[in-house]
Amino acid sequence: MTTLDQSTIQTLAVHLESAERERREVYKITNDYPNMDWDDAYAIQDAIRALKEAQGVRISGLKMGLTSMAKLRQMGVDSPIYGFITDYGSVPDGGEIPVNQLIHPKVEAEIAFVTKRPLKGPGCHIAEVLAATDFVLPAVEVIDSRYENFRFDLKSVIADNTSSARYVLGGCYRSPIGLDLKNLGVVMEKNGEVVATACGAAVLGHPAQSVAMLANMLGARGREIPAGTLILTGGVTEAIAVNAGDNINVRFQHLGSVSMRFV
Ligand code: OOG
Ligand code: MG
Repeated sequence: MTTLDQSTIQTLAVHLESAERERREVYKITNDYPNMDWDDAYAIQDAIRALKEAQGVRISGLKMGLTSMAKLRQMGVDSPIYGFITDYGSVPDGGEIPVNQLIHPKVEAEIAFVTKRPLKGPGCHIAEVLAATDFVLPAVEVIDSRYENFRFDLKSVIADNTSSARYVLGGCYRSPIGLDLKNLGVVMEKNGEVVATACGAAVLGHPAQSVAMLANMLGARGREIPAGTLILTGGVTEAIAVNAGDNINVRFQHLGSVSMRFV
């Protein structure tokens, strides 16, 4: 049950969606609506999705966020959240990302999944996820909170589509069969220097657990993860701020590397 009325939800969606397009920082919405609840937050995110679809944007997948201790600690929050990613957010591996299209971008190393069967909670578990996975691939997400100083609470960031902005997928994809995703090492380099390291287990003990949690969170809202869905499972390390001139290269054990240049 939402506590905000439909017109307030719509106004807040327009506020956040236009802030993204106009690369404008805004106050976090819980300043004005301290009593908004989780359903309000996801209803605003859904309204942003509808606004974008009406503009001709295609939704290209789903994302989990705040799934590692490193991320939870960095943002000072206590639970994972989900959002969506878009066609215009996709940047080719090795590509350039103009920082003047963004507010204060940060990069995150993530393991992405593509499903071959639908997944529906409640009760979705890691074995079901692995059996329904077509392949996994390496990814870097570029997040860009629309909130001042990248500071927010969970409800504000859910409404802001979990800071979703851009993402780069690596071209080396593999079946999860025979791949030890838990121990899979990840090394992030910025301008040739190692800035963060982690392994798959940093995300909820195993990145497939993040997909199971997504199915269960969607299931609680009567939804599912359709077959053929691309899912970013969440940063394995804390997010790293980037500026024009920065080169990012992330090496994923067994999955190759993903790189991009901020200009
Ligand atoms: C929220 C989005 C977090 C992740 O991978 O943890 C996220 C944020 O930190 O701005 O995408
Ligand atoms: Mg992320």
